[in-house]
Amino acid sequence: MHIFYSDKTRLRQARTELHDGVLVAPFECPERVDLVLKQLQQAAVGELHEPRAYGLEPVLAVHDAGYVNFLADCWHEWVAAGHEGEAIPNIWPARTMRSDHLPQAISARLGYYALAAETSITEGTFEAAMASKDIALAAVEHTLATGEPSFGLCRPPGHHAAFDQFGGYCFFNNAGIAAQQALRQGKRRVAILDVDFHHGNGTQQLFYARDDVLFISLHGDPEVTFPYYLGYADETGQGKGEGFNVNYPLPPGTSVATWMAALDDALATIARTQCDMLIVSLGVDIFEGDPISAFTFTSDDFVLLGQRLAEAGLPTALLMEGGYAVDDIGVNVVNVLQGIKQ
Ligand code: Q9C
Ligand code: ZN
Repeated sequence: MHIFYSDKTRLRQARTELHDGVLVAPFECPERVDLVLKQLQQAAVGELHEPRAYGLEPVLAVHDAGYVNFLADCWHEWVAAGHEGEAIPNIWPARTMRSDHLPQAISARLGYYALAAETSITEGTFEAAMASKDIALAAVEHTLATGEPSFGLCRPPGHHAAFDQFGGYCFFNNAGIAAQQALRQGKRRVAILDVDFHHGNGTQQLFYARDDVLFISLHGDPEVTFPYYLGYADETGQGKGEGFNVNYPLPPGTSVATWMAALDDALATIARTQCDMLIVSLGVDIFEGDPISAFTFTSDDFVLLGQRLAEAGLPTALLMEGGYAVDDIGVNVVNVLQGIKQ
């Protein structure tokens, strides 16, 4: 199996995350990829490859140009405005305010383009986000060329990033960018299966009115789980996209058996809708030891997940999303990939 990774992902080194009312060291940290790499090498899962630079064009195929410019300039503008700490949004065009006007001040634009306050923008964030989507594009390109599965060790993750919003540790929607590229290269319908503990609100939003990308997500019930305001079962798609968005909100503590039953249902839908490629948003924060999540996967259960994904029988690219139990993140990722290879 080909594995794609870039050291440039390390350029995102945020110091602060607003968590439970306190600024803490971010859960989404560079050590995550260090430990995944270490376990991938130890288990000899596949050869490591550096992605090439694909530029902004594939990003602009799914994201707003104003948003992309904001991400590129935010840190410099924040510093130029004399702010001391990292760029943390603290004001939004909330429901009673105007959202049709984008104010000049960087603090206002930061909130306009943010969907939550936990994710600080820092020096190097944009460059790391660029590397992360390059990893996703290279993985999908390899799978398209060979039919073989590939793994993109993306960081920062992507599935919370929408057309013009960042948050939930995400800036560019890596899976969405890669899916759009696969369509451009001749695929007719791409399935994005999101197994991260959190709902992939960004990916859902990008493709909600389209029938050429089937989005299916299994996740913690948004009634009680981030991102709260999207991810309910009645969100089934819009217009010609009706039926091409499927959500499985599951309660905290959901057993692996129940989760796997939902996965079987999801895989049946993928088979029925004649998808010709599978992109997996691979969050391993469904692990029982994850510090910010509430599902019950053991490390062994991830092998079973990999086996089920392989049974779909489609060209498959797996892209890293969440997973914050750093001591176990490497084994959990390796187990999924070993399961796919079996
Ligand atoms: N401060 C991904 O897994 N808030 N994002 C949770 C902890 C945001 C997770 C509370 C969680 C975002 C890609
Ligand atoms: Zn997550």
